[in-house]
Amino acid sequence: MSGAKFDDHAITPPAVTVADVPVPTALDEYRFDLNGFLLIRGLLTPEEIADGNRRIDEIPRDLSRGGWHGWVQREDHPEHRGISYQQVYELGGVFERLIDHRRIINYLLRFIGGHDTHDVYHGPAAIDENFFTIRGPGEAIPIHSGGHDLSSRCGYRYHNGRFLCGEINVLTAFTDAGPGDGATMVIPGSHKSNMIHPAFLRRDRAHEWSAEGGGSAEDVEGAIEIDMKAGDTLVFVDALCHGSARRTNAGERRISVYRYGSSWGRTRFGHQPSPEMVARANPLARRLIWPREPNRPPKPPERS
Ligand SMILES: O=C(O)CCC(=O)C(=O)O
Ligand SMILES: [Fe+2]
Repeated sequence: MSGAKFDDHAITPPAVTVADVPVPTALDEYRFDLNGFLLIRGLLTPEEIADGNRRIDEIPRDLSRGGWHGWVQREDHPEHRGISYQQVYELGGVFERLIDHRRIINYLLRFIGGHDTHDVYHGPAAIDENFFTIRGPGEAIPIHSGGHDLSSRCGYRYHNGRFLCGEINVLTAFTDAGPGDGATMVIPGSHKSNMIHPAFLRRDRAHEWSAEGGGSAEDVEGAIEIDMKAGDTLVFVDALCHGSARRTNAGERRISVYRYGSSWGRTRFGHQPSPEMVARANPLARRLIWPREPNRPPKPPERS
């Protein structure tokens, strides 16, 4: 977990690091700090994209909200946000490789930070949620997050040469997402905003997360679309104000999102990896999905 070099940094950051794979350059770090995101082109090969889409297509489309397909669960959210499958790393193949993808792993560890501190006691980081979303015509996710919503789980800090991001999202495209496709939208720099965006205060937006609602981000001043090709990935701090445009084209937009945070965090929905996945994961991947064995008495006392 050491040995990679940060040659172009004026101040050497604390050693983070998985050896012999890329680390963020000084310019990457400048842009990530400034904007709150980095777009990385071509993370996945065409074969990996096809593999992921094929594995998703094996899940019955009529799986009910909250229903299970093996260790994968369909999320129970309103249909205007499309279909989401939680814990997709259990589908194997490219989804398993994404756990500790070598092109970006050092970026994630560096941005989560906490190195040489108690934060990494159980491991360098942990995945607290991983899912895949399919959206068709008319569907979108409303604008959410932003620096005004300061929280430990999602917040953004930089201090004394270290990043300390509560949550880093890795959003990977499994289809192209250009104009009309319902692309992800972000407000660059909004992870540092001290103020709430006035769009959040508009009465006509108040119900957009509800079952009857259905908002999107394209009419939010300052939000820009991130034009992605299948296989590209967007690494962003969850404090960034973001959402998606509404899809107007026919067909589907498909993405996965893996969220990384501190190894002491708990999984968002309480999902746990299968024993088979834990057993076969490489040592780093294992720490990312299962930072700590539960430590219980041999015969747990009955709960009263
Ligand atoms: O669908 C997108 O482009 C963004 C997804 C997202 O922000 C979320 O699920 O929290
Ligand atoms: Fe989000």
